[in-house]
Amino acid sequence: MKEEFDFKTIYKHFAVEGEYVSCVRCGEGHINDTFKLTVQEGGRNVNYLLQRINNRLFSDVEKLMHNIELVTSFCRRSVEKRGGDPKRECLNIVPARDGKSYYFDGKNYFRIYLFIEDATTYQVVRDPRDFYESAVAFGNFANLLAEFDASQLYEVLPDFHNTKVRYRNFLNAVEQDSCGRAKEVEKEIEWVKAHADLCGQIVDKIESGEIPLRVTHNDTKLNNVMLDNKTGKGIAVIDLDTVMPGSLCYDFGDSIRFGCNPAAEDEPDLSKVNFRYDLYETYLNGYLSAVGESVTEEERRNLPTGAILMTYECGMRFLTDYLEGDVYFRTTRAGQNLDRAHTQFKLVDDMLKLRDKMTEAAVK
Ligand code: ADP
Ligand code: GN1
Ligand code: MG
Repeated sequence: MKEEFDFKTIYKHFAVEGEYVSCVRCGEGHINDTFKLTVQEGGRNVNYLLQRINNRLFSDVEKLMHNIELVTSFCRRSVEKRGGDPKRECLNIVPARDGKSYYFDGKNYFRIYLFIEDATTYQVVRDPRDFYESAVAFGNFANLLAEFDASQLYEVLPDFHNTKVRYRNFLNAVEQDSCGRAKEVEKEIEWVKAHADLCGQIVDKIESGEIPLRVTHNDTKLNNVMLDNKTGKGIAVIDLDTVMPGSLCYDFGDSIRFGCNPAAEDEPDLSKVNFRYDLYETYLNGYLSAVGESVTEEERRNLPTGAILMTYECGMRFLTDYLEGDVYFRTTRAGQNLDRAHTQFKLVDDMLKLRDKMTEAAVK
């Protein structure tokens, strides 16, 4: 099969020594194209993580990589301080030969990270202990970012979790109906509209100052944390493209959205999709044990709101993308974004029924 990119030429632009062995697609992210690059160095195979950055979304790669350089150096210093292994416990950029943190071939942008070996990312929670460990890792990450100076960062995707803006974009997609799909998803559109009162529930509190704006990860899915194969501990938080100002409730909520569903995010059979309250408590306990003192009462009270909102917003984004012709999230089959939207809406319905119980557990 012909390779999508000329990897043999691309990797030579980076400070990677050794002879090319292979480069194969890996991971299940929806945004970037991710590959495992293997080269032979001194008689042994060494792996790297090569990514084509999605520059349709990240229109200013220079600014994106500026953020990642700062965040990775900051994380590395903190790993070193606690005596950890900086090569495994954070992302390490392998620079291009011209000293930049990426390489542009005239059309595509590429970057390389050291490959974190003997660690795994999961698509669903197989064992609650893994979910607990991911919560500890994200909680520690939030705690660490509390020390990070937000003014150094560019807001590369403005209004990323501004649910009110997302809702306006959704209404716009419905009105444009560029692919003629709106008729087929009338029920789903009505469902989103019927729940529109959710949109302001965090944004308004950030605006009024009731919930603090922090530097957050903004994409805290289970598959964005690497768990050590031997110890099971969450060793590295990855996918730092969206580290920007945000709310702790979003980061908590996005993990719940993804991890408390025992089925895949795009599961077509909705009877398999449900909100597992037990996993919510597992994550809550892990997260609160690690996130530190700075979490406010109001943030704690709104952790469930974060979970409901992130799920509502994500479902709305999937539906918007379906209406716009699947141009944002990578799809591998027809109807995948619609299936993704359905799973999110089902989870929101489940969570709304348990909201009081979720809140009680969060403030306890
Ligand atoms: P996307 O933005 O598309 O989600 P990610 O940066 O999350 O891309 O990478 C996709 C997947 O690649 C991850 O879920 C993980 O399995 C794997 N991955 C990413 N970075 C590394 C790394 N440094 N070492 C090993 N695997 C990695
Ligand atoms: C995307 O890159 P990935 O797959 O980790 C998306 C998130 C969504 C998520 C849904 C930059 O995350 O916002 O919540 O898909 N990332 C971006 O699975 O839009
Ligand atoms: Mg990812």
